[in-house]
Amino acid sequence: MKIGLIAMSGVRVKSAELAELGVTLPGFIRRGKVIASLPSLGLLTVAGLTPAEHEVSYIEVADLVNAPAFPDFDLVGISSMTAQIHEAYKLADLFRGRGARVVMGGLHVSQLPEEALGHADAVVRFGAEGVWPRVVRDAAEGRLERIYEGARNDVFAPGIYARPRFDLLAGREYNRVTVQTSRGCPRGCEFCAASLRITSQFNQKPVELVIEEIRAAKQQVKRPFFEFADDNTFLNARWSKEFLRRLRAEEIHYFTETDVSVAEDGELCDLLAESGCRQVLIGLESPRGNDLEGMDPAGWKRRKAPRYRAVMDALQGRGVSVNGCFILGLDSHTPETFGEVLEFVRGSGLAEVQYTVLTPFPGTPLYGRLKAEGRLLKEEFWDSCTLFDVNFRPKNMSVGELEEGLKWLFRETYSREETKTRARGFLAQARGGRTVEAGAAGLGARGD
Ligand code: B12
Repeated sequence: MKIGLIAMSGVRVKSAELAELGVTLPGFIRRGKVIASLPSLGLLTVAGLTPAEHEVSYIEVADLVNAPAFPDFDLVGISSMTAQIHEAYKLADLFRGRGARVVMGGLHVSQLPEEALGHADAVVRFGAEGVWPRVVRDAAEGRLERIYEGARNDVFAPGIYARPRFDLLAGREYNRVTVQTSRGCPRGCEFCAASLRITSQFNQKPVELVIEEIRAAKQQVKRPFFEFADDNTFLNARWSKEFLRRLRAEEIHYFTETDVSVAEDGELCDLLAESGCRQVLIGLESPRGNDLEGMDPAGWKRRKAPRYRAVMDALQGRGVSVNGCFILGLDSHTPETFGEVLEFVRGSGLAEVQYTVLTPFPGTPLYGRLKAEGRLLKEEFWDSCTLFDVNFRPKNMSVGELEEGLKWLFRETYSREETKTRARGFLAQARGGRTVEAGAAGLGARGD
């Protein structure tokens, strides 16, 4: 069979005003531009799992739009994130209209398979591992089932795991490549809509396999910058140290997502710096510990908030920049919160900052709670699940106050001047291996 795997790419913001801010504010757009060009690791993995007798093409949707002729496939696989699901459904309708059978997979349709079946012949829930070869066989034999369930655990085990087909990226313009070292995250934050929603427990890839993937990607893309597509990379200190020691020899530069626990281990921080880690993205969520009450079942994030400043110093003093992420619209947040967050950001020495709005993605406990409390603004709001658009009624401010507060934070934080100040501050800290002056630190992290 001819199989086409179609990736939906690009970054999305629905609010026209925020989109406008996004294209004009230097500190925001820099990262936006960079990340929008990442390939779909999910589909490269699906390609890797496809039995060799079939012909597989990997296509970015943007390339499809510009293609001289619309390609015809026997089977089309489409990945799904909530924000672009309507476009993905349109694409599915289009391919089905041309006689192809369409299978959808990924985060969104794993949660809402029945919705997706309005547009696809079949839906794969959870990982493609453990089920895709059967889907392909059934399609070839003309007996596709409606819903398939892939592996939710042991996804990197022999017989289930397949290396992503990085060779499909050869000759393209990517300069960034994603590699996954783990799937899931044991913290279980209420709002999280990432891979923990398609796994039953935290799965870590054997170090050897990750190194092999990195080498395979390096053969196809010239000197790529790597992003680890993990929810939380360095949870297991033993695995992490073995991995980082091996990584030193690969001479790569990379970015990943983790939590503040990484900074509690000096040796791990040293290894991070030595292994080519340029930046870690950490969900600080809110500067005040009280705001984090109930966010994760064990209360872990709330207990860690007083340590935020020390975390930044431990990492940035070693030359690893921290991209601190804050969520606005938490239940304890009031209109005063925006000023407090900005004060914290300015005093923290954070090299980069990301603000998002609390977003009830379908399938998350947050969605269930806000729905039960009658706080969702609409029944269906998938195209606004961008992390920048407000979809619910906040507890201690109005929707308008949340929207305005976010715009204000964007303007203040991503202006040319503030962006430069953060970059300079980080460079000074990295060169000096020292902490940001307490006097300039303003609030610092507060546990109350
Ligand atoms: C890389 C990435 C991107 C890339 C995607 C590149 C691309 N062309 O696909 C870019 C930068 C473009 C991107 C953009 C956005 N992203 Co993003 N992104 C990620 C990130 C960091 C990693 C995803 C990844 O590679 N995972 C690893 C792969 C292996 O897993 P997977 O995709 O789930 O695939 C597996 C299964 O789902 C399944 N599967 C997936 N697709 C298919 C298809 C078929 C046919 C089958 C059978 C199976 C299958 O099999 C795969 C292997 O098991 C995650 C965060 C994270 N830490 O995971 C956020 C994340 C996925 N993004 C998110 C969001 C919100 C966005 C944006 C809306 C942000 C914005 N405002 O613009 C946009 C939306 C873009 C869009 N097209 O809709 C959310 C999605 C939540 C949700 N439920 O929808 C996440 C989880 C981050 C978060 N903060 O919550 N993103």
